[in-house]
Amino acid sequence: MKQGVIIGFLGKTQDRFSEYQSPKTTREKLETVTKIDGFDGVEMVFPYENTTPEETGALMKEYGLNWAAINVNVKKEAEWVPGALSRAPKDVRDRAVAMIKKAKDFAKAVGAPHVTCCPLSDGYDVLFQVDYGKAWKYMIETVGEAADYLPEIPLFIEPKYSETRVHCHIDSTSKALLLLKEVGAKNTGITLDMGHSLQSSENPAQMLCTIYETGYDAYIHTNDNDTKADWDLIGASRHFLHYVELMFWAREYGYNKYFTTDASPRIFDMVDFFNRHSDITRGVWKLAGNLDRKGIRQLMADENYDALMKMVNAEIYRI
Ligand SMILES: [Mn+2]
Repeated sequence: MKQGVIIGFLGKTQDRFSEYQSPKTTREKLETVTKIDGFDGVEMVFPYENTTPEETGALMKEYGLNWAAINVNVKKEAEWVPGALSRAPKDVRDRAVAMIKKAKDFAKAVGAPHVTCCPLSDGYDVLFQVDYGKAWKYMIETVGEAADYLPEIPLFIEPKYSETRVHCHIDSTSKALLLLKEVGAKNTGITLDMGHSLQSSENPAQMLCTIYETGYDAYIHTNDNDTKADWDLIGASRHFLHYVELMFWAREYGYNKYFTTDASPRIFDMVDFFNRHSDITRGVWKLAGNLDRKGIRQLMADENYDALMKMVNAEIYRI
């Protein structure tokens, strides 16, 4: 298994009330990645953490790191704070699509495998705010145009229920899959963020299987939360069995992309926080690999629920 991190979390972060950690340059963030056991993958936020492909590629090489993904940000610029890909003004949407295209150019130039986009600001805060039908139509158009550009760099869409809008348009894995089906481009996938999936009242393992069975590719962000908000906690700190089940099915489907950490240290020591996340993620991957996969699949085929619950108690919880 391969682990990486969204390096934006290796610098200063903030919420409405507090600021956490201290500002870091991209070089300093990459140096921190090398201090985390088992991490060598980088998801970089475009265009805010990179310079030219040549310079950024050289920096990655200097630290011996690999590209997990390019994360294109279409929410930070002032005009996109209220939304980007679904907005009524065409020029606002066009500039958001152009940014995704630039991210694809950058990904190709540095050799990153794909671009992921989480359209967090596209949604609404109050009722009677947006024209839902038009917003949906615009999302299909804009994501379609971005997906069709440079098809050798696939575009992954990351759904989330809430934040920065109170209700994001792409509010569940199923909605993201419907969007991709409407877009109809093959070179697309879903970024399954464990915490986003939980916040959408989903079971992440079931949604991973649903993505694959619908014919799309999947890329996994690891973290945890209390299901009410996207707290970006250490993996398995609240949903251990969900983590094991996600890893079990990731193995069943031959998942071989990075497990990219989308977790925020906030009040915890930066390197300790990510080392604990790395420990549990590697440990759970190993635990899932030691399970009797053929036996479990047979018990499911036989609908032997009692034997499956006994397996969970004995082999996973070890009680
Ligand atoms: Mn994520």
